[in-house]
Amino acid sequence: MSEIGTSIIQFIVEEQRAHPNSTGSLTGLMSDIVSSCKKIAHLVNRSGIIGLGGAAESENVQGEVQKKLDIITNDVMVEHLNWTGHLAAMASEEIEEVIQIPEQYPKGKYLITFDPLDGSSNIDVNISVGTIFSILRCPEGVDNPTVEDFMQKGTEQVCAGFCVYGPTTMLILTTGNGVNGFTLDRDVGEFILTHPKMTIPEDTAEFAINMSNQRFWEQPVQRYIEECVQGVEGSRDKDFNMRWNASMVAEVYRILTRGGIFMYPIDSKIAKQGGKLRLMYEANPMSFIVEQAGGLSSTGHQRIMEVQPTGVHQRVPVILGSKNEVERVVSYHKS
Ligand code: AHM
Ligand code: MG
Repeated sequence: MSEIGTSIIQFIVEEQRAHPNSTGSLTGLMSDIVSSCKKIAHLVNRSGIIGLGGAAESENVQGEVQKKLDIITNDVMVEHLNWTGHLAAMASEEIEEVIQIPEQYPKGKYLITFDPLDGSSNIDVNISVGTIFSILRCPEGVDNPTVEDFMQKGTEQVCAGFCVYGPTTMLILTTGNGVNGFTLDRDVGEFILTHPKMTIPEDTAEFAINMSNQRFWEQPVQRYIEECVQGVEGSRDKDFNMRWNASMVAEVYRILTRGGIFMYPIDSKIAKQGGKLRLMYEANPMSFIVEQAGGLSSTGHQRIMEVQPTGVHQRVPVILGSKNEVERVVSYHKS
């Protein structure tokens, strides 16, 4: 270890050496993702100065108004990932179709899904935003992946992570062997391992939910939140605190640091679309990370990573975080 600590690339190389058949391709892909995140951190940090704040004049596939940075950060991801030969195809929150690798470049054995800038409604108010990604294997023998090739359950993920652009820029990563957190040292331009083996406490007294949707929730969530709010005077016998950043990367990072439960449940306002958050590039990677840190992640009725995807932009209800609280909410869905 150098005097500045273990860099993320050194960490990944050492992790991959433990797999004798490793070709180095996943390490190469991670290195490309790390480069994208550094570039995005730089752009987010300077967005006000270089005129990247505010809305673009377009909507994405979900009919949401795109921010200028949604489009630019999507381009950064695509341009860093499409030529290095590690990917067979990509899918992004910002692009309707599967993104193919240009003809002139070699194709690799992995697929990636990503949200280039999650929580982008927060850019103009200077609150944390982030990049979320999930890596899958391209099915054997497939040269031109289609949507069907991406329809793999979250349990099939090879690697997942997110980068949060907050007071510090941090990259959180799992390859199915625990969760590790790396902080960007801007002086040397490297992500350094600062939070090894992150774990989520099983119990918590902190919940995160958008309370303005309360009247639309289903009964199990109504019951759970009502009991939390009653505090020591109710059946839970303890007071709860609440947080809502409207930025999933910030919420999940907080939960990895001190526990908590995060919910974007189904409600009658969004029932038709199946939920708010997207399975393939928000719910699955976050669920992989949360489970690897000892937490749980559910729709209320099913483990999120066991949901069979039916579309790249499919939405699901999300309830994740400290094990005992998630189990409680799931039990309320059963009763
Ligand atoms: P986005 O990908 O368009 O930014 O939407 C996802 C975000 C999550 O980060 C966050 O949990 C949620 O949307 C907040 O939603 P709301 O504004 O309804 O509270
Ligand atoms: Mg998002």
